[in-house]
Amino acid sequence: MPFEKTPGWLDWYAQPSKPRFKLPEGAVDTHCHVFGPGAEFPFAPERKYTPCDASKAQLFGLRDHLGFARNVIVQATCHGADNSAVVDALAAARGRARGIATVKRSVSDAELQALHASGVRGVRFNFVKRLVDFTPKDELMEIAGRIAKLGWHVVIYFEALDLPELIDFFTALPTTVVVDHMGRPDVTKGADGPEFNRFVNFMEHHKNVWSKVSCPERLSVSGPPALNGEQAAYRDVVPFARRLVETFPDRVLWGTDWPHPNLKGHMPDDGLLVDFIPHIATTPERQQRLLVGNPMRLYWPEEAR
Ligand code: 0GY
Repeated sequence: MPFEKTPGWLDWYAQPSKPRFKLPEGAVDTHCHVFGPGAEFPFAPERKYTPCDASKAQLFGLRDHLGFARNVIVQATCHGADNSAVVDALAAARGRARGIATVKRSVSDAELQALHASGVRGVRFNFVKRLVDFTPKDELMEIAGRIAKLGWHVVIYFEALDLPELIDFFTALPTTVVVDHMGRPDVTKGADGPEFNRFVNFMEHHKNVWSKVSCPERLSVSGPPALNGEQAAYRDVVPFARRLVETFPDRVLWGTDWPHPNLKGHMPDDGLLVDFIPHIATTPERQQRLLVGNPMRLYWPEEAR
């Protein structure tokens, strides 16, 4: 084992239950990662954490077990701007996965073209300070301009408190913009409080902004956790996700976030996480858009109906 995990690291849940909620045919898990394996795809020297391994085969095993048809594999910060593990997973997925990469200003046009050919359809800009070092906004804007020409989009990850400072940059992006985990609201502040209203207004006024209604396990304060058969997990997150699903039914996505980096308190049972979905998308029509129609339009437009 060439890498030692960050102390206290929680490994992904080894034997997830079979979800009771039956995912619609063609459902896409739009937020998941691969970690290494470190011996094959070494973690980046600049990483802020060292995870356990989480291979493409394990990801695809989970996909099949939960009942998803496809994945969107997001470059995790522990791999820096070396997208090899994601590209390798995309090749093995044989068209059933798309990727989100991390690139630097120095990336060549030929490298971007190769990423596109492998199935990458976007880049992630991460503003969560515990995960990455600062990248100047002019560098990010330059990258956004270049990837826009490929028809790609930008995925942004930030904490709710930082939205006011970042909003001018976000609204200047020339692409579709996908927000990770609802902009990480403080769920104790209420789904109709000023902080989340600010996020809803951001989506309301900028029709190119989408949101993943994901990661209740990271956002929840009251729980209960998705463990031990719990069918009503993370109740305090439900009103936030439901508000977005019902206000912006055509601009929401869902993902497992497997293998759940940097969780501190507990590691959820991914089968029970899937059972969270009908609490936030309460009709078959909403579920169909969230899990099939929207991700297909964004990631497989050539196949979308
Ligand atoms: C997530 C959340 C986290 C980590 C990363 O790329 C990453 O390292 O995304 C986090 O620690 O909040 O989306 O997986």
